[in-house]
Amino acid sequence: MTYLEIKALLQKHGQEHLLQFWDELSPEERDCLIEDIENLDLMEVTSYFTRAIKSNESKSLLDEKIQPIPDSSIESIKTVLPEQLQKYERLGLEEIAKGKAAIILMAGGQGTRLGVDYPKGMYNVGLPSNKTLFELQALRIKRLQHMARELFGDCAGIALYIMTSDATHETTLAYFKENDYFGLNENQVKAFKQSTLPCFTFDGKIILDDKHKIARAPDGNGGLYVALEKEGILSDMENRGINSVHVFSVDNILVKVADPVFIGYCLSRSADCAAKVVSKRSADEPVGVVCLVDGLFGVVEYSEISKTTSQLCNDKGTLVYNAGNICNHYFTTEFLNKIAKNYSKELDLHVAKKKIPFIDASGTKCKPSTSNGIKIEKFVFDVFKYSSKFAAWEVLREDEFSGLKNSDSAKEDCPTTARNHILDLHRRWLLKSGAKNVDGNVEISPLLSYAGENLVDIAKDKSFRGPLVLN
Ligand code: UD2
Repeated sequence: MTYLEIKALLQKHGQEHLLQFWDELSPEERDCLIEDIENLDLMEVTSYFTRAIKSNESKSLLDEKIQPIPDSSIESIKTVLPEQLQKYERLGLEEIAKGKAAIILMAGGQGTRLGVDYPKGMYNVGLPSNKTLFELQALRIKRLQHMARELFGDCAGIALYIMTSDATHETTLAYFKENDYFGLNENQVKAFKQSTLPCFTFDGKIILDDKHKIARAPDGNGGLYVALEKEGILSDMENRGINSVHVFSVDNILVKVADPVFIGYCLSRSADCAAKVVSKRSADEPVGVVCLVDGLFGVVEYSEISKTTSQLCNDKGTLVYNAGNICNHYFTTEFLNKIAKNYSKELDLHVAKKKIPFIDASGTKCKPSTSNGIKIEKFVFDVFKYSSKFAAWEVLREDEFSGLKNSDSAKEDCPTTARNHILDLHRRWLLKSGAKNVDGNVEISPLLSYAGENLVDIAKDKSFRGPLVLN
């Protein structure tokens, strides 16, 4: 497009300010800016802004619209019979052995709260082994493949798809490569980039990050569905014959990747979409809750219901809205295809008010100290309402969920709590396997045990003193 064509296009959408520094730009910078603008579907992104603001403004308390998950759609690891649990696990391992299970690791977030300038998956929380989140997860996959092979004689590798963003893509790829994919096959690991959306001022103007560059941010973890199609992941899944997909966030140090129990549970219920949940710590824990909204499954944020509703208890004294969402989901590939083809552009748009660096009218780069604009995000769980067979699976928080969100100064959901939670889990595994004593930081390699199995020979009647890594 020529300068005049670009100008006319921008005027049509109220964005002509993007050319305000045109006269000062070098030819290369001009090309850059034109390319940046050409790559924007201006009609679409400006309509996203209008939609996002509208839905944000019309948000009211959802108390009247919600109901808890019906008993018929949820089961709990706390009450399931051991034989049933074994059946689920076997079913899941069979799916894995047949090469029909895959993982999507969502790792496109910018890790702002943790305060690192590299992908969160590369974070080392200070375990005795110094393993990072990525390494722990990759080794769990290796162990699981071994378990499936032992049970079924053979195991096609579990495909690991990593959703990255502009901010994390290259570094993530290089990290896996440098570490020889932590023993996985190179062709088993595929990183794909989610899209970005421009950042807007509160009155709908696209923000300039530089005189020749638009400010952009990843489109939220619900950007997954567009990216799966756009980046060819759905067809890759089809070529590999994948049916079950376990999707989770990179920052849960306890995550049971491709959890065979969860996969088996979903298969046995013929679920097309599912969520793992944990009991809320208390009524006022600020987590989203899985429930029904207007009769359809969804996640309701803490701020979307009143205190009275969040405190409601049943006759056993348990919170009625107790199913805390932990960003840990199951989808069939058929469901993912359905979403990508029919609904990915319709997903709810959420507004996040942020401090967005910008170029001011004098051409100076500014870093605001208060929110000056919005990022528009889609959420991965906003597809639950399109499910024809949804299921929830309740697990124990202490065994399966510890999010790494903040730096240590926050004192919760931080490196110290993540480290303590995983070491506590490993200590409990050893004691359960017959250890007499476990003192200090004793860590178990994921290659030795995925979920506490395979430890009796090592642990029975023994005492352990950390720091120590059992390999
Ligand atoms: C997520 C859940 C929340 C709760 C919580 C528990 C969503 C939208 N919210 O909130 O309901 O379960 O986790 O820990 O799922 N990510 C991307 N691309 C993006 C943004 C995020 O890949 O554009 C990834 C991110 O790297 C992380 C995951 O999505 O692995 C969760 O993202 P978050 O940390 O922004 O979400 P959080 O903790 O606010």
